[in-house]
Amino acid sequence: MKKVYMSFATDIIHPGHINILTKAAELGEVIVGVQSDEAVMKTLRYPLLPLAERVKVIRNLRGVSQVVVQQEVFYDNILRELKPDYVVHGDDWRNNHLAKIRARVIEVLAEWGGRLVEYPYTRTEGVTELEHLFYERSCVPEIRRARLKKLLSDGYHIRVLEAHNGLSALIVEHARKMVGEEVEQYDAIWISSLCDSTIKGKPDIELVDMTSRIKTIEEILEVTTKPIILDGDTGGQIEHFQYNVRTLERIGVSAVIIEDKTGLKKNSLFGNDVLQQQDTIEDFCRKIKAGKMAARTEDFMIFARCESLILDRGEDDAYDRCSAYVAAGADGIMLHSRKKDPAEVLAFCDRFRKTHPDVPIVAVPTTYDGVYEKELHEHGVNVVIYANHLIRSAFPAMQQTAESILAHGRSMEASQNCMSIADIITLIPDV
Ligand code: SPV
Ligand code: MG
Repeated sequence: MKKVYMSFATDIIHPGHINILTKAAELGEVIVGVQSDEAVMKTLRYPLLPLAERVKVIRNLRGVSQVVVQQEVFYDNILRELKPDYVVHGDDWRNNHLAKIRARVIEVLAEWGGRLVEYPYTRTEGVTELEHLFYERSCVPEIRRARLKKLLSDGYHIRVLEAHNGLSALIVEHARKMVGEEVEQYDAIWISSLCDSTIKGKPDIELVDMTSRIKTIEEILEVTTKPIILDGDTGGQIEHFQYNVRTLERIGVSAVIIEDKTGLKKNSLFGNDVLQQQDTIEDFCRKIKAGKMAARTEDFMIFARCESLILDRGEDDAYDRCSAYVAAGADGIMLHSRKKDPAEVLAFCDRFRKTHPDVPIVAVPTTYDGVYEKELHEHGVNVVIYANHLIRSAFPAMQQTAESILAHGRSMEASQNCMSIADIITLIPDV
């Protein structure tokens, strides 16, 4: 009896899968590798059914003789362990983001003379509709909201990119890149006060009010599934903050980060070039406590952002404040810095980690952009936020286009740097 291996990332089994499974069973004994949550997140989307349930469904399909768990996106380890004669797959992965995985499967199988067998992948309209339904289900506020806390408690490192409207959010939602052995993507969306103000042509001074910020959030919620972390500025008046916590929680935001400043807020990256006032520990703790009291669910998180390094008050002040904020109920801390060198952030993280082994730490490497995520993780950082990069890259491109049309008296030169009309009119599909 020949040994046949198939790998499943999906939690929706449809006739297309059954067709391929039936063909696989004609070749020999079928072993199915059910991909781990981590692998599914990298290749498909956040799984809707837990691993144990996916295993149960697949174990009960006719033609499946054995089920194993495939931990990684790449098949190397599991294939070398099982040494199947055939790997069976739909032909849909030849030209999509899985093409590199496919190439490796062929390479590894060749080590013992195994072969990849592909069958046409079919998917009916009903299945596409079902996938839409699942997609919509993962946008339901309570499912989306809970996902960030779950990812953190499962020990994942979270990579976050800013979005300031529906289109930029779609970029964060769908960006995927095969880097070496891994499929890299973003885990959550940051709604920055700087970018949400800048896109409206306003300064980052809490002038764009919460009603307007919620409109931005809703625009983003409408077209994405990933968890949302809101930059909540100072959180405003305690009574307002409590109200806003409930609204954010209700619409499906996962976390709000509030900073320990008071009075007219200015962007942190100005540092002491402008007047910025830090809140007292007591008042800020009161705000954190009030926010936590207002929250209705366990999974909505409030992170406390400490501005001590921004205001040159030193590591001891930052440490004392962050410890107090956590004691007041903050679900995590964010320590901001405007230095080019990450040393002060890393030193703080080392110290904080010793006394707070499980409290999530958020870092925003805007000025210290030479640091690799890996280095931040090694010092205990759980969440890395790229806070403003989409708007910072879009603005110069738009400005250049505007100037090019002026310079040439026509748009042909500008068009060379624009996406094609064919691409823009099909960029957003009809529902
Ligand atoms: C933001 O993105 O609005 C932030 C981070 O608060 S920073 O601009 O660096 O202060
Ligand atoms: Mg901000």
